[in-house]
Amino acid sequence: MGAKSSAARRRAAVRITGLGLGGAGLLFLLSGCSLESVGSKFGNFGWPSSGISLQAHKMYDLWIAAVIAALVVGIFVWGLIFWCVIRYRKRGDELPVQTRFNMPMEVLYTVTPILVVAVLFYYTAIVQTDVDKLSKNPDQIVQITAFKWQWEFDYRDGMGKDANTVVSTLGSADVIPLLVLPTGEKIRFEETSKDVIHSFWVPELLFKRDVFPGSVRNVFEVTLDKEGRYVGRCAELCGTYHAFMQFELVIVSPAQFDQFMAAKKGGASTPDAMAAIGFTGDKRFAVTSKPFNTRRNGQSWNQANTAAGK
Ligand SMILES: [Cu+2]
Repeated sequence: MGAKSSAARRRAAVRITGLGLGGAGLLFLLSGCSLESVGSKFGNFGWPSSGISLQAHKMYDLWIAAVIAALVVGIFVWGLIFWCVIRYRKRGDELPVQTRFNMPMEVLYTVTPILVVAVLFYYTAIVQTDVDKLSKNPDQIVQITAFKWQWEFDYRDGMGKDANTVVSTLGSADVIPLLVLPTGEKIRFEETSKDVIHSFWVPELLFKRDVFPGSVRNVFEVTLDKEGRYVGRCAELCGTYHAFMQFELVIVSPAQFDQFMAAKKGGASTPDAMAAIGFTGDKRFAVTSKPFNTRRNGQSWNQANTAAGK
């Protein structure tokens, strides 16, 4: 009788836990609160923001949902551990009942992880396919050329390496290169490197992709949806000045972008073209980062900066 009632109690406890977790999940879904509003309350669970492109928003939602799922599983498992520790703590020298081959238990802890992995895999595959999707007719095509240790951005008149460059912006040791792009348009990036492997990374895009030398042209597309200025970096250790290899993504309205392109096509420098679309004064240059002093004044990059006083 005693054994029976304790088993019944255990079943009831499991049922209540299941109901609680399911209920919490359902409540979360029904309450209509977006993953972004949840994520923003918790520092986006470590990500820089909710993203600045349609693709980034999808990755962000996947990330937040995966963290919430991990937390639910984690809290459930921690709960079981502490419950066992307290409920079955040592009370005497008598050996407790030794239970093995509890089939329902074995099936449960085999099937549950497989289910969790399957669900995570399903949503990951969907989001990844979406992020990697290429359109037939992108609105803008930008060739990203990485080299030790700068970036060049070429606005092209077509796809592939045989297309022509219409306008370009280029970085130097003294100037952070700008990548000016419009919101709401399909932008196709085609990557190529002049020397070693680099990696194009704008943290707010929640995305980075390696830039290879040779015949490999990595291609990806984004549709930006948030105007602003965002720092970009090289994310592949590529040599001495890897850390100095920065650029700035400037997202503007389509009208401003057209004006910028018109100014550049007319022969204006990048700062002048920036001024033409309303970024005057210091805003003509990068505002999210500044060139570092590379102290490239001798055989050793390590020596004291003797050029500073000159
Ligand atoms: Cu690099």
